[in-house]
Formats: sequence, C-alpha cells, structure tokens
Amino acid sequence: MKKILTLCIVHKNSQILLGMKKRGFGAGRWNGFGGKVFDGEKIEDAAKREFLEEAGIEVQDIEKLGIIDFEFKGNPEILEVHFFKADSFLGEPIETEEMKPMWWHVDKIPFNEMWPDDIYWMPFFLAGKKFKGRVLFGESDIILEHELEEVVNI
Ligand code: 95L
Repeated sequence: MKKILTLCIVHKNSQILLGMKKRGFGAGRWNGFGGKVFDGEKIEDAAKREFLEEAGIEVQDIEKLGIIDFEFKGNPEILEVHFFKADSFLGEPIETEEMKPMWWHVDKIPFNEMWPDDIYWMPFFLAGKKFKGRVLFGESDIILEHELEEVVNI
C-alpha cells in the first residue's frame, strides 16, 4: 500500500517558512506544508493546493527536489512524500486552524521540534540538491533505518 503525499517549503532570503502543526498527524512539530494527493490530481497541483489551504499563500513555480518513502514499523502502508521548494509566492502567510506559519533563518532551524528525519534531508534541500531515500520509524517516531542519496534526476 502506497500513499502519495506532498511537502513544500518556501526558501527565500536565507529563510524557510515552516508551520507549527496544531492538530492531526505531526501536531506539535514545525512542518512543511503539504498533504494527500487526491485521485486523478497531479502531484504538483496537490502541492500548490495544500500551500493555499494551510498557509494561505499561492505559489507559482515549485521545484521537486526529493522523494522519500516513509515506513512505520508494524504498518504496511508506505508514505511516498514528494518534497518541493518554492522561492516566490503571492500573498502573506496566515495562521490557519491547521498551521501557525513562521520564518526561520537557515542557520536556526528548530530541528529538535521537527520530524527527526529533517536533519538528514534538509542539507540537500537547502543546497538545491535532488535526493531520494527511505526512512523506517519505530516506536515514538524513532528512526530505525535511513538511506538518503543525492540523485541527478527525480
Ligand atoms: N519539515 N518536515 C516535515 O514536515 C516532515 C518530515 N518528515 C516526515 C516524515 C513522515 C511524515 F509522515 C511526515 C513528515 C513531515 N511532515
């Protein structure tokens, strides 16, 4: 079983936009913006839609930088997360019921309040490098296994 998800981060002027997730999956962590891709929906369109829904901003150009398969031990479902970067947007980020947005300088990213895999792929992301990988989580989202590599094509 594979579920396709998007994750988008705006990277502008040495800052990134993250959202404190207020409810649901990943609550209490600084997340990128994203979510499920609907049947028949293009992955890029889903990424833009989720940005608008969760942050209230419209992004035009997004670049796909990575794909990571996430597995949770004991759960057969694989979350195939497509990572996108945006460097421009329309509007001002707004707080929604789901997310409280905040800008973070790239030297002060709050990794200890983020998903534990972020420390592995963020250097690729910030450098604009493409990456692929796989992460296996155990109890309490502890990383049991991880593989991550830079790729030429995504
Ligand atoms: N900023 N990082 C995220 O938003 C993030 C990172 N890792 C994840 C791993 C599994 C998952 F289901 C979600 C995320 C996630 N949102």
